[in-house]
Parts: sequence; C-alpha cells; structure tokens
Amino acid sequence: MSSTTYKIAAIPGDGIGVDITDAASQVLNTLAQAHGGFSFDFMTFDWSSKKYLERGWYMPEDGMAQLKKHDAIYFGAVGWPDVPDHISLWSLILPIRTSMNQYVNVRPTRILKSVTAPLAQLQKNRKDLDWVIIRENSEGEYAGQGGITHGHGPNAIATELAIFTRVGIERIMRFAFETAKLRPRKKLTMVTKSNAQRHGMVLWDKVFYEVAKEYEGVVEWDKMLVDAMTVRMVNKPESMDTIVATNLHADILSDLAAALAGSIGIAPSSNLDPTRSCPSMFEPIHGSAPDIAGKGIANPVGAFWSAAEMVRWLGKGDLDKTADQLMEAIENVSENGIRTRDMGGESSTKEVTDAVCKEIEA
Ligand code: GGG
Repeated sequence: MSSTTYKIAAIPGDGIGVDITDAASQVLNTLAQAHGGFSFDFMTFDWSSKKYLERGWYMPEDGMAQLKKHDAIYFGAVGWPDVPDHISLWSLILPIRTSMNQYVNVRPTRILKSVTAPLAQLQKNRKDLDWVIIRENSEGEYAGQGGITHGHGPNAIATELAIFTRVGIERIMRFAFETAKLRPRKKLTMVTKSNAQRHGMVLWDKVFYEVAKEYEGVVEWDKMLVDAMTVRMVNKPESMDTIVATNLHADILSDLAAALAGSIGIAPSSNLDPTRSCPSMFEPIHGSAPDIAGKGIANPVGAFWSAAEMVRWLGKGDLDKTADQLMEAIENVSENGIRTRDMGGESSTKEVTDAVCKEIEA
C-alpha cells in the first residue's frame, strides 16, 4: 500500500505556542501510526519573539519561500510582553496569511462532550451552540493601511484604513454559502456594521445580496449588526449556524463564541487558501498566554482540534474519518476527567496529550 508523507512547517512561536505545538505533533504522529497510509514530516521554524529580541528579525527574507515548500503550516501562538503586539503580529501571522493567499479563516465552535458551558441555558441545551464562523482573513481593518502624522505628541493624527474589495467580499461570501449549504441547519448569518460604516460595509451588504440570490431555496440567510450579534449569540444561540463576518468582527465574535463554548483554550482555526496554490495554516485561536508559559498547564485541546482540521484539509475528503477519530479521542479524554484547569480539571498538558494518544491507539 502506498503511503503519503505530508510536509508540515511547524512554527511554535511564543509562550504556550511551544508547549501546544509539541503536543500537537505528538498526537499527529500517533494518529498517522495508528491509521497507516500517511505520515508527517515536521520541519520546525524557530521564528519567535525571543529570537527577534536576540537578532532583530522573526522570519528570514526567504521565509515565505521556505513555507511554500510544505503541504501545510502548523502555528502555535504569537506575542510576548517585551515586544509590542503589533510588531509580533505583523512579523508573523498577518504576512503569512496574505502571502499564502489564506483569505478564509474557518472557526468552528461547539460545546465538546463533558465540557462545562458557562451559561446555565447552554449547559442544559448544549447542541444549541453549533456554529462555524467564517472570518474574512485578508482585508478589512487588518489591511495594514494608514499612518501617523503630526508627530507622536499632542497633535498626533493616526489613520487606520479598512480596505474592502468587491473581489475579496464576493469570494468570502461564496465560501460562506458553500459552507452553510453542507451544514445540517443550512443557515447563514451575515454580520456587518453597515448602519455606521457607510462605505465598505455597505458594499458587503450589496455583494452579499447578489451572491445570496444564487442560493435561494438552498440556504436560509439573515443579516445582523455586530453589536446586536453579540446579544443574539448569548440569548438565541440555536437561531444560527454559519456566520460570516469581517476580519475584525469575526476575530472578536470567535473569542466570544469560544468563551460560550467553555474556554478559549479549546477553539481551533484554519487559515485556508481555497485554491490550494499555497499551504494553508492551522492554529488554535488563543494567544501565547505568557502568564502560564512553560508551566506545562496549557490546554492543548484547541491545538488538537486545529490538527484534526489540518488532517481533514490535507486528506481532501479521504481522511475525514481519521480527523473524526481524533475529535472523538479528545472528547473521550475530557469525559474521563483528564482536563486542564481552564476546563475545570487539574491535568497537565502532558497528561492530556498522553491520554489522547492512548485513546487513539486503543
Ligand atoms: N494562535 C493564534 C495567535 O497567536 N493569536 C494571537 C492573535 O492576537 N491573533 C490575532 C489574529 O488572529 O488575527
């Protein structure tokens, strides 16, 4: 039987990114061995804030070219107290997303088996929260356009331009409708702030209505303002399924979604190039958590769920069952009470990781 080796560029980054990337590679290797027919060849890139402080750069000049030689990128976390956050973010994940054409960020959220949801109503009706947030990942408020004039003193003037293109909006809407079409509820909620932001957000609305026409009778849709959306997520979670929003709005909404589902430490994300011309990147949505870095207590579940999504993407449909097996192992371990502190347990990162590996091998 022939075997496929997937070349993975691993960028652990900062803080707990290192712990959870190690844990994810252990789990992925165990999964490949147990399954057979595929394996992983990890190449680790030490592009971190620590290295930046030592040598003045995160990624070498040919960094993107090195990443392009891989089938996928696995990313830990970025951000460290001694480096301003906008420098670390703009030196690693943001340029990777744009250079690798990763214009979609998929963030699934549901309440995993035996995880405690913070709201009583969600704890009782756990299936009510089952969403996929589709984040536009290449433009909007993260386009990096703007500047500061009139010095940095009392007269400073800063601009932060949000860029929205018809091409960028249309492709994310199409991806969102296609995602919603395959989901059981077949519902799409589109989020903007088009009452106050009267240019880019109005173009979002316009393009959305155009694309929606193609899905008439196939996908039910509605539209929300982002402020009202936060209330609906808490009060009527069952009324939504797939959600599409701008880079900034979806970044914020997905943190709220993760908290409602039990912990930010659980939530995964896939930065996808749907054309598959560049490697896609998989990362938990949480940051580097400097306060618990190196203590061995970080929750690896978001990292494992992201790894499962990577397996699904690499397999192009052939490894869906394998990815499901990993998700089942994660849920069984949690059900057996092997959980980190943020999930109400006392287990270490290593204990959760070893238990997930054991479940896969069982
Ligand atoms: N593991 C992802 C990570 O390090 N996130 C830090 C962060 O602030 N990300 C912002 C973003 O996803 O745009």
